[in-house]
Amino acid sequence: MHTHEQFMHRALFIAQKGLPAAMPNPSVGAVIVHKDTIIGEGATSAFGGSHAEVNAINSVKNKELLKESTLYVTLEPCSHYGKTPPCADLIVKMQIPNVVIGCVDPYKEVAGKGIEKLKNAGVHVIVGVLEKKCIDSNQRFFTFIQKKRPYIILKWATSADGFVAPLEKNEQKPIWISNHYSRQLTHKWRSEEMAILVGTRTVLDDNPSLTTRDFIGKNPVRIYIDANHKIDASFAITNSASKTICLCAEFPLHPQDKIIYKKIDFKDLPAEVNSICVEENIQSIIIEGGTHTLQQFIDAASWDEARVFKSDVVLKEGVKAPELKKAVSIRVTTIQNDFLTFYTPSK
Ligand code: AOF
Ligand code: ZN
Repeated sequence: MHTHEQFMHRALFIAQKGLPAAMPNPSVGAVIVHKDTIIGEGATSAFGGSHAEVNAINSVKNKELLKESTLYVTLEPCSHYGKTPPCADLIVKMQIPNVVIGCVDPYKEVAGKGIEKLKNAGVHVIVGVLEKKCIDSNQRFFTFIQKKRPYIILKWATSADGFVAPLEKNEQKPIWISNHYSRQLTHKWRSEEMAILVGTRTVLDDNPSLTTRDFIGKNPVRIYIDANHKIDASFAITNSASKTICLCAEFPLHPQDKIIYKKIDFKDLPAEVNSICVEENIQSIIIEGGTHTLQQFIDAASWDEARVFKSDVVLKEGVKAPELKKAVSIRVTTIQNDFLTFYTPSK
């Protein structure tokens, strides 16, 4: 006989398939077990599509077996009419007698009501199997609801001697700090988050397009800081590759097409960015520079992960890298000649 934990592990594995396409919805995994054998599985479809439970139930050939089955699901089945009808109602309708749930859905429309619905209909419910792993599998969604801010990833690359850029830019001979594979990985990371943020200097110096062009995936929403409108339509960030938000001190006299302008007072940049993300339902953000912008999020302790490349390029002088505070390194790996370290805030 298998344990509840073993089937929940399988559900967690399936849930991974749903990200990032399901965002801003959480990605859930569901497994249906009849007499110790898996007879159906499903993950959350792309945003707006069907939920994991629906996909799992649809995958079961002999629906009669559902009446003697257990449904394992990483997140509490929903109880509300959103873009899709309530999963709890479907479970009751299909007469599934047992439901094992990883964690409670923090979304206010659900938040325990799905469990209540099932119990009221006589379904036997167990809650909290591999709870922490299930919460972590949707850390963007949980952070957004519980902390009322996006999940924040900081990313930068330093030279061997700790600089993120040379002091003077040489247009003819631009210096690349991290290698090609690290850059490709960065593009994959961009495709996994809902937005990307950079400061003014980064746009002026690097003219980045902030797309995922080196990797197959969706471009995140671009957010750039331009308090005094120094960034004109000649910069790549203003092209139409993706939705773009400009954070400024005053609305421009001559707004550029398709750019969404948000006026902020720059007293507390992290708090202001976070509240704009809440307004726009942006549940995760990767901040790629520069040092000044990154440091503000570090100093405000408003971050969840830092991903730092260190290359073997020596610059001798340059723009100093951000200084991480209250951080622990959780993983170190190499990408050819680059070192990549992952940090999280220390408790
Ligand atoms: C589930 N199973 O696979 C997911 C759930 O607008 P909707 O109908 O797609 O509902 C979105 C909400 O449903 C989302 O905020 C979260 O609370 C829950 N997600 N629930 O039963 C799933 N992805
Ligand atoms: Zn649902």
